[in-house]
Amino acid sequence: MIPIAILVFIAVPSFRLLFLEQNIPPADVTVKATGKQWYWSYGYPDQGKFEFDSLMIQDKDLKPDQPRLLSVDNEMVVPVDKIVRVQVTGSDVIHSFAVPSFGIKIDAIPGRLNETWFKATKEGIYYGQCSELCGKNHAFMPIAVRVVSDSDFNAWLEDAKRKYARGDDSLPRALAARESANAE
Ligand SMILES: [Cu+2]
Repeated sequence: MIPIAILVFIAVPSFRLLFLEQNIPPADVTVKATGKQWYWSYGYPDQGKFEFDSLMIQDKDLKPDQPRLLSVDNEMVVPVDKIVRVQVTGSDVIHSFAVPSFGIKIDAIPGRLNETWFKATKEGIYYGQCSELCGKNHAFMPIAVRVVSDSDFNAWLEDAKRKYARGDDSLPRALAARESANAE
């Protein structure tokens, strides 16, 4: 009876916390992150129909200030001091979107849209990694989030809308990435 009483005692505050964890405050920016074998794609559904791929930079192409295995060609960009809602899904197998500095880790499951949120209070680049074993290049699909000022974010957004407009080169690029990964 004593262990049962202890469990019931723990359960009461736990259910409250579990409920609050799902509570997402009104978001300033929404980013949709899609896990793919083996890279992430980002879209900004409230800002228009564009999406881009974020591929790890290979060792031979690294610049001196870029950390190995974490740097990507196109970072996810968000404004500082704003509530960012991240919608996470997968397009092939289960991946997991994890950025330790923001305290977030959530599964990217095909056919399901998971949500979490964060608020970055300092500008800079923050790194994370896929955290669900998803195949042979699981270790090579990092997450890089660039936190910038409001004005820089708006400038980036205008640029991104043009550069990544759907129907651009996004499909061939993704296919090329997959083929080069398979060829390794
Ligand atoms: Cu993955």
